[in-house]
Amino acid sequence: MNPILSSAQVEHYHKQGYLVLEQFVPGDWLQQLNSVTEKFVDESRTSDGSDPRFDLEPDHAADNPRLRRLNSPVDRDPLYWKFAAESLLVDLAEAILGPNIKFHHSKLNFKCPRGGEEVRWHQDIQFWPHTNYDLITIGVYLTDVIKGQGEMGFIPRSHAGDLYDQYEGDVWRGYIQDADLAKVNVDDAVFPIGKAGTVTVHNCRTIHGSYPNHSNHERPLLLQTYTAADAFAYTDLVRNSRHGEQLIRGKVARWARHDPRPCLVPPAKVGTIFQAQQDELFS
Ligand SMILES: O=C(O)CCC(=O)C(=O)O
Repeated sequence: MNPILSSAQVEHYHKQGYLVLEQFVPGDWLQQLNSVTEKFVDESRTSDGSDPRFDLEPDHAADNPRLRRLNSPVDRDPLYWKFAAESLLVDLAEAILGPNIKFHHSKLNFKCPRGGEEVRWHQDIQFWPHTNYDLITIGVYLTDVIKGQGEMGFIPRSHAGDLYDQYEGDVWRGYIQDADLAKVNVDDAVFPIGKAGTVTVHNCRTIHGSYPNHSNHERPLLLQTYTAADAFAYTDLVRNSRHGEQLIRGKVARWARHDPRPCLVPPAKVGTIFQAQQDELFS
């Protein structure tokens, strides 16, 4: 059997902190995922504010749904869970994390046409600290994504550098402050685009972000995060998810593995990245 990743691809992930696989997800999965996703976009029309299910832009309206995120899709429809826990994504996760894997969480981020919001440069692990850094997020573009459509950008090799403070004074911002960004090679960022089914994989320390969507097309990006089974969470972010921290392959770990590099911890009320970055958490 051919391995799902070549050794060069695995090496690319480990050296660069990210990987891109063009048209990796087969069409039948995409078709099913897009059809269930349409149903949720439609349901969001009747919501008049963000709730545990939908994260909405402030000007969201029934006749103009401005959905930023479907929170925890694996808890909303069994298809998202099947995709996260039983599809070729798990083989991909195993190629990088090894044989023992837990699912951590998922989210479906949209960027509305001619809008959407910038996601400022950040690292993920400060949102959900663990005992080590063997966590990856696999992003799936559910539609074709062209340049300027709010594609995600990654700063190569940043996973091997510092973890940055994502507070500003006492306020949790969920992004890297300008003084620290000056130390980061932002000009080296790569912004992968591709046909529907293109996949990105990034390490939980990799600095990444995205600009608003300047195109006329929506940008739905389905993100699922996996952890090595011996990475244990310091916080209970996924307590409300049926599947949070569920073992999906291999064996349960009895010992936590600790990376000596310390991890910043977020406040108890962390919200979504959009709420933190747009300063909506306490408003
Ligand atoms: O949706 C995006 O463009 C980026 C999302 C992201 O980086 C995150 O949710 O952590």
